[in-house]
Amino acid sequence: MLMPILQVNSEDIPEYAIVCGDPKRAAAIAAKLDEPRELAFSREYRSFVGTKDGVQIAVVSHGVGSPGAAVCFEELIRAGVKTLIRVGTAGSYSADHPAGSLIVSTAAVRTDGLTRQLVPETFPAVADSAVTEALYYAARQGEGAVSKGITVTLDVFFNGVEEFPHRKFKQAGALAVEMEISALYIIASLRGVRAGAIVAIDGYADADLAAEYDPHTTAVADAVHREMDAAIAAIVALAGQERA
Ligand code: R1X
Repeated sequence: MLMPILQVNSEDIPEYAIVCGDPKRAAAIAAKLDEPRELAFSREYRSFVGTKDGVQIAVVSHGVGSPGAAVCFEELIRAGVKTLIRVGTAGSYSADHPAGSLIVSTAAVRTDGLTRQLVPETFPAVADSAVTEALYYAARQGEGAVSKGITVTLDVFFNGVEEFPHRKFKQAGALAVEMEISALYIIASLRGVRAGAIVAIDGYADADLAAEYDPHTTAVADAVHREMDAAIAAIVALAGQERA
């Protein structure tokens, strides 16, 4: 069956998928797989499939922001994906997590606009524990700092006149901010599949720490490669657990 927006056929889509915002990053992840094959490039959604250690993995870009990303997640699940891992970037709340560090998201604060139109506001956006542990373990095999904890999903990248309550979320224990994870976790829960996410810190979301935003540094690029490798290794480990 042809997925109307991704423009991929469900017959080509395996049970495991890595999703990321940037179509170029999808190509970079696919290049780490054996025999990568591009399936489609429709709007911001670039889709590949390849294998690692015999496990078939789809790699698909979802663009920036929850509503567009949700279309990607929904169509992948309709096409047969049962495990999704988001590989992304995020702004940090703390100097303990500087640019170049990795965070595995255990749950997401739902300050996005999309998910309140899907489920009640009290419903939590939570990662699958097996996916989270596999990601955390795999990420710690690489060099560099890795933490796990709560992330915040919002819709705003450039501020308007409203104050976003970053300070409260930081004080309550959130580690970083990005724009798609709550959509992933809510849709995974709604559709009965599992999901996890890992983000590379590319700057500070906290106004006291924020300098000029420059996500194009070697430290960030290295962290993005480490999280790509971690996502692939986590999927191979999860597939092994399922076979056992
Ligand atoms: O999730 C956020 C968004 O997709 C983080 O990075 C992007 C914006 O640069």
